[in-house]
Amino acid sequence: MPAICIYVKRAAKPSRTGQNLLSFMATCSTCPQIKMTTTIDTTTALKIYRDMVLIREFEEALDRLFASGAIRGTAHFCIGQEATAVGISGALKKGDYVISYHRGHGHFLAQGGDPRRIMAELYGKETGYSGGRGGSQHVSSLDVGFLGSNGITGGGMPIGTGAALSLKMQGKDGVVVVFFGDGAANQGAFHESINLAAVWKLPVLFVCENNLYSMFTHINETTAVEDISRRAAAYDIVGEQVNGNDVQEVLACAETAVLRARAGGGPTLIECKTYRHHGHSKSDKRAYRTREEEAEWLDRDPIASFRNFVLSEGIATEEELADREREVGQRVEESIKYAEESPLPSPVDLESSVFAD
Ligand SMILES: Cc1ncc(C[n+]2csc(CCOP(=O)(O)OP(=O)(O)O)c2C)c(N)n1
Ligand SMILES: [Mg+2]
Repeated sequence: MPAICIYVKRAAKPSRTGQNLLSFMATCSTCPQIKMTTTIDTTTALKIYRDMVLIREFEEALDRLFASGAIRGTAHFCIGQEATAVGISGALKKGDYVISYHRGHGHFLAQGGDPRRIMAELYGKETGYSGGRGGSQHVSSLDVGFLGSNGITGGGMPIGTGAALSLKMQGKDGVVVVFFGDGAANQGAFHESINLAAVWKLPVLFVCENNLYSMFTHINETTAVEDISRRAAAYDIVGEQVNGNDVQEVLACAETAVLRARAGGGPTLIECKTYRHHGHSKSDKRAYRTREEEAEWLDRDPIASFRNFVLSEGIATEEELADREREVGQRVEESIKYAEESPLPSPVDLESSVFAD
């Protein structure tokens, strides 16, 4: 296998290979031995659907809770971007890690984070992942391989690269996924992290969720290249671009990149083209973009598209999908109940986790 691949090609269209089974082929043009078939059977499809709906409904509940005043402060919703979180996590196994950024609820939930404890954190309660001290942008859980969300734009990139270096030095076969936005791709940390990961052939997937905006500024006003994935050439690594609203395409691409990383082929830069349906954060009135543009992206909604696809291909039935929707509804309700009934942190513990013991 050559040390570095330069391009990965996927079958653009899934083919139905048998009853209730979809299959994707992914091959690397410079490393033909890297060949992946990603299959999605009924069980996998239902899990994917459930996980995407969980992220959506969790954040829709948050939106209502902010409006009612039950939760204060702010949060950044990933509604519209659920396919990237679920597609990428679907390619990972125990021993792999994910590090996120400020728009991180979906990444944490897709990794198996407990909605009750994320909700409790947003309520500022003791049972939250950070004991109620961190809020939306400061949650983590090593149990599910989630190294944390991060309020510093691009801040997760060097941390995730370091985690990958650690895995490699320990001789483990784990990989690290670093999620970041298109805005973060213009931070110095982007160059520093990807360059070193490429030189050291670290097992990292750098996953850029290109939702066209950094806060209120369109990517055309900040970034010379239209496709962030093209920057991979500068580091001599594989650059991939996928429809980030197509969960199957994201999954197939991630599985190939993970295989390459585990085989010692080094990092991949994956750009997922997507869109956030809501504003940047709670206070954003979306004056910088048109309602027409939003409507176009709503038509490409990742959950509705996957739902239609699964039904039209006979992968799952309406009843099976409705069952998952009910299950999600219950979990979200439980998370709110759990958060509301949990105690506030005690003033006695004010300084715990602030200073090292
Ligand atoms: C170092 C740093 N600079 C600026 C900010 C303010 N800030 C918060 S989010 C954001 C935009 C990030 O855009 P992008 O990376 O595209 O992520 P998105 O919000 O679109 O998901 C900025 C500039 C910050 N948090 N950290
Ligand atoms: Mg962005």
